[in-house]
Amino acid sequence: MPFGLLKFGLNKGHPVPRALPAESDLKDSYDIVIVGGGGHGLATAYYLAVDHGITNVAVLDKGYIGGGNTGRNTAIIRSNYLTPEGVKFYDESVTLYKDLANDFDMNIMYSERGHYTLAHTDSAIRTMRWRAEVNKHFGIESELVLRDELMRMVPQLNYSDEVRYPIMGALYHAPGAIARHDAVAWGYAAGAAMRSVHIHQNTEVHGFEITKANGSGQRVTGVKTNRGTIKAGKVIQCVAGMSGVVSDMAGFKLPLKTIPLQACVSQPQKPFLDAIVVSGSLHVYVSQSSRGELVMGGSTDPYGVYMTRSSLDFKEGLMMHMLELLPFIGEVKLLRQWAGMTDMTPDFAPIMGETPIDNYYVDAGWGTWGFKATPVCGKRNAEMLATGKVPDTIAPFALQRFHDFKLVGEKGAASVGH
Ligand code: PYC
Repeated sequence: MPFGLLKFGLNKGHPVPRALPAESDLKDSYDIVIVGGGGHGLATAYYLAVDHGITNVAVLDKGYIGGGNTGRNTAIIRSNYLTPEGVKFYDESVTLYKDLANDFDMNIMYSERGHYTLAHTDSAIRTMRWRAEVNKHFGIESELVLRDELMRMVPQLNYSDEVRYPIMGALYHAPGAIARHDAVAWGYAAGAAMRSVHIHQNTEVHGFEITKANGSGQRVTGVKTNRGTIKAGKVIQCVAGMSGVVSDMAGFKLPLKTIPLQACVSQPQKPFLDAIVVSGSLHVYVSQSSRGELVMGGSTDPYGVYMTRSSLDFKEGLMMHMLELLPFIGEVKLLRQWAGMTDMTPDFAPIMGETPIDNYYVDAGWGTWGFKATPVCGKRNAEMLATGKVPDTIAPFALQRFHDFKLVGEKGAASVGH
């Protein structure tokens, strides 16, 4: 062990700083109240403080920070989307992710692996080529690789023709990465809290104070919680999985259907898979974590329900598909299984920005694509709250698009069968 490190470890003059300062009392009033202490809410608080010097901010979470969908995903980061709006948005997120460990002075275990979306049919090859062209147009590293080249790049996969869906090629996205989701949440939380933002866990929102605004509209003025009512200058809801429930409390509807999405990890294995592999036809995505676990997921559950129950059906279906891709893992045991709740929009793109209530903003519709968007959401939500203007990057995702029929169709790039 280097002596410098030993000295640091033994020296009482260098106490390890607490990641989060002790929780403060709930104040009567905040300039901005963020409902939801997941990645998006915490990142919004962080960039409000860091980029705009706004710290009279409270983040409220009914449970513990990062305990919702932030801690229930498979931590894949990529920007190889299909629409120009999506590609630009997720590219900004990937760029921010790359610097996050430095920004936090904390290891978020960001690990660039290369992301492969397999094509098993001629029409999938065409879609991958289309995505590659859109991606390259915006400067994103993304290309179609055909079977022979893919066999050299990811030799672990089963390239047999004797399977239901033989592999014909893949969309290869070199910047595709994974990161530790709890580290991302804690990095943002610690960064915000050390700049005086209040993070209130076990603080559940029960409703909002809405008053008449100038003209005929309505304006939010407060947030009702299990610990009392707080006055709020502005409110943003960042509650993936519960977006429709919270917007209902504020008095408006979001076009969402909430569906469980399950995932699981295997026991740790020696490193053998450095790539992130996705197959829409087989309903599989898999990567190997730095700890050696295979992190695996499949399609959403076949019904909408507010529940994070794990099911045997899911496990059996997913393992059947995993074994088609990686037949040699037949003896590997599963370690854990879990579920998140995905707020699916009709066009598979998020809903961000203004709502029918003045000073009430939304960060919702995160379906199966929310974790990778954490930094860009935080950054652009903060800009919107600070300036009162919707940034160009998120303008295409306005709730208003469902009235104007300006949908952002991202289903072809969603990774997950729905
Ligand atoms: O969008 O990359 C993705 C993804 C993988 C699993 C769920 N979503």
